[in-house]
Amino acid sequence: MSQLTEVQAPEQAASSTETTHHRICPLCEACCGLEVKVRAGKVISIRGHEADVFSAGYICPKGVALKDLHEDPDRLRTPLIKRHGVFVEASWDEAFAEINRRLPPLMAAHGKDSVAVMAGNPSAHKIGLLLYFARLAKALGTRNVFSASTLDQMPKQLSSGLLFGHWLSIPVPDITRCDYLLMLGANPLASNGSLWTVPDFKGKAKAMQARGGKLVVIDPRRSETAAIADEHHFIRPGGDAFLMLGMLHTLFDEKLIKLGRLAEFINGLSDVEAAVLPFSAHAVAARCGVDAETVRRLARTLAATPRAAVYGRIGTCTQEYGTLASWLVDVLNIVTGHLDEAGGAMFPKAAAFAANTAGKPGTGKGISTGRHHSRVNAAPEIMGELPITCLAEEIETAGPGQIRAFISIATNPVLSSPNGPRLARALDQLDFMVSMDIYLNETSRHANIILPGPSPLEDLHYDVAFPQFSWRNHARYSAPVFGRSGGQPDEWETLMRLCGIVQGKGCDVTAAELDDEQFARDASRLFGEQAPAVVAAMGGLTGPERMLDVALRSGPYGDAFGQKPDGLNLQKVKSASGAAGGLDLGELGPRIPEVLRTASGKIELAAPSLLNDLHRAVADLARTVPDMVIIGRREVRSNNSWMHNLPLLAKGPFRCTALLNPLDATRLGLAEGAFAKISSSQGRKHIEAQIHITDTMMPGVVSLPHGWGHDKPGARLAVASERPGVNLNDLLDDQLRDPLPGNAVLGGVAVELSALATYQDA
Ligand SMILES: Nc1nc2c(c(=O)[nH]1)N[C@H]1C(S)=C(S)[C@@H](COP(=O)(O)OP(=O)(O)OC[C@H]3O[C@@H](n4cnc5c(=O)[nH]c(N)nc54)[C@H](O)[C@@H]3O)O[C@H]1N2
Ligand SMILES: Nc1nc2c(c(=O)[nH]1)N[C@H]1C(S)=C(S)[C@@H](COP(=O)(O)OP(=O)(O)OC[C@H]3O[C@@H](n4cnc5c(=O)[nH]c(N)nc54)[C@H](O)[C@@H]3O)O[C@H]1N2
Ligand code: SF4
Ligand SMILES: [Mo]
Repeated sequence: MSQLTEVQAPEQAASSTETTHHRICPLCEACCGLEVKVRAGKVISIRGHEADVFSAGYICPKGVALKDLHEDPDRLRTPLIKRHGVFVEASWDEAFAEINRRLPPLMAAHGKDSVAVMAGNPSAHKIGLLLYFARLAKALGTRNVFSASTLDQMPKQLSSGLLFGHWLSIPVPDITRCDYLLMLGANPLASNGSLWTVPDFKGKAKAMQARGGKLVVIDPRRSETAAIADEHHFIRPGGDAFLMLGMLHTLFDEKLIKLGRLAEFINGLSDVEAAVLPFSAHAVAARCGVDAETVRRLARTLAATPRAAVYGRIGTCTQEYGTLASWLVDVLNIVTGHLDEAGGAMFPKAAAFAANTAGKPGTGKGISTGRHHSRVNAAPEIMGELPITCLAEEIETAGPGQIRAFISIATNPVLSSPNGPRLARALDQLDFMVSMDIYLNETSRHANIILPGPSPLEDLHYDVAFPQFSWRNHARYSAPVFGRSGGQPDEWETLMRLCGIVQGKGCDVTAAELDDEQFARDASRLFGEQAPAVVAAMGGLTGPERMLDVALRSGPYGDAFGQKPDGLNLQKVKSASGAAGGLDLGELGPRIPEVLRTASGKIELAAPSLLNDLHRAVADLARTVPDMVIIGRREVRSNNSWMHNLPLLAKGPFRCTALLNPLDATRLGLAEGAFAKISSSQGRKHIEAQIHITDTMMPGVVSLPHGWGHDKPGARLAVASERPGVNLNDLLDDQLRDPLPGNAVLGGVAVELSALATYQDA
């Protein structure tokens, strides 16, 4: 409906003249600048923006598919309320009134913890969701806060917090000056990078190779990235910590430790040396599946190359030893003198919102965890959250603090979280559920009310998170391409309205009023006596733009509200964005000790909790390897669980296939294209997936992408349901967690494969 009557932005007028707009893509962490051409209210083309200072014209097919997303008839344009089991369209007023009727009484009767809230992956890409989710969580006052982080990077956040004092102080390879990049468990040619915002990784890797640099990939699959690497080594899934322990042992053993400039800022080196004694290259080889000589050679090359970096990503996080592996990536960089050095692993310096540029440089409070625990499983709180794999049991288990209502925000955990079917059943037991989502999908179908967000092309954009992980420092802003119709609010406004409701202010108070109140409170907390001046300086700004202006002006490049006239503010970033391509803030520079926020003001190399976790690894050195384990993968034309409804991306070969080495296929009697039964090792659960035989797989490992299984009744995904695929997470166990951060174990899980009697079509 509404896309035909789209209200255009004023500059487009209603005419059929072609207009050009510039928009940062919000779909993945690469944050590419796009050029969008529009005529008569319709997108006519999307391509990479050549003049973008950060992405220089790079784009992938998902960026082009923003047109499909904008026009998707299944994308929700109005709230839905479930009445007698059927979703009916409702006005925004009706939707908020219904929430106000049901949620506050439930909280009054059962307490704050009876409401759970969860933010999913797209929240990290939307300024309104990212900045205002925290407000809603605070307004709810519940301990039951969840996010996709515990399906993803929480191990890295924990290890970074322990090492450097802040959860988001995560160094990234300085690729343009690097000569040796050792990459574990990442496939940026498919994912376009993660915890490392690096559009056109391939181009940058090729440039590195052209100047003699080497890319080495460690992965149980010869991935697209491994295929362009100078070296690729298979590793047993979950073996990364062991490989890196073997490398570290070699560095100590062969006296290759070089701390360089950082020596005076490091605590705990000798404790690490003692702790790695059991992990000689020889001792770890069988466990990680990399031979001892290769383990030693990787260590020696890393130590001997002046400009080198180790980088690990999702494959190293979502596994049994995710936190140890994440920690070891940084330890290797540190003890070989590559941290905080040009061409090594460096800390970006974001223009706004980076906690590691706030407060007193070089010191802080460090991090703490376990301030409370989950009710059923006693999983420790981490970064204010509980592990998402605790959600189902917290809904199912009666008693004080039981979850009875759930607000899901831009997340689809029925597909993206292990044991999706259990979670789906649990969601049906809730008294009340609100979903902020742009689709009626596998998760939002369980809601009583769905509140849609605008299309990305109707939304302003500034990346809050990703400049903190960027290959180069920058600041870029995008204005909306289209106006709105149908009273569609911004998502920050929806979140503020929900805040008002749960605070007992009812549903008549506007988002702007609530936001003004909150802003005044925040300003006085942050700026004390200066607060009135700051509030006045913000003039007519509201919502996320006002928070952005404050963050830019008080940030490391800021104008300090006029005290540094050459500094940045929102107006300057806006003028430098759009066609001009954004502000380049230069290559990464050294930040130690200034970036540190540990209590000691040092890098804490040997956090007791991590050294303690090494005992688990010692005990596990001799574990027998299961015959078959499963891992995940990503594909360029897919994005977690939700872009399979866009025709441009959905076309082409079927992607939800299980990749298997020829040796395994022969052993199991599986032919190319056959369907196999994949069972969890306890045999309780199984899925059926089509086999593709390829020697890119390590023997004993099967690879299946996640985010599929679009055959659930009640979802409204016409294109995706044509080829639904199967859900890897139907198979995985929600009780399998990396103990320290409670992160889900999504890879290296034992499974059994067998041939199905009949052949089917994909
Ligand atoms: N087995 C396995 N499971 C995995 C992974 C894996 O590697 N293997 N990866 C994990 C990782 S890294 C992640 S981050 C999680 C992601 O898991 P989720 O956090 O569940 O994220 P998505 O699957 O991307 O689903 C995003 C949801 O947001 C909705 N959405 C999209 N855009 C918007 C918007 O602008 N506003 C609103 N309100 N909603 C929007 C979509 O319709 C969809 O419902 O999956 C995890 N699950
Ligand atoms: N096209 C596309 N892009 C995406 C996404 C998407 O779904 N599609 N999702 C986005 C999200 S939410 C994230 S978090 C990022 C993730 O970005 P990446 O971390 O680059 O994720 P993947 O592409 O899944 O690559 C992970 C690699 O780890 C390997 N692997 C699996 N287990 C192990 C192991 O135990 N050890 C080692 N060494 N390797 C292992 C897999 O074979 C795979 O090649 O991608 C983001 N970008
Ligand atoms: S790589 Fe693709 S999806 Fe990611 S930001 Fe760039 S265009 Fe968007
Ligand atoms: Mo992710």
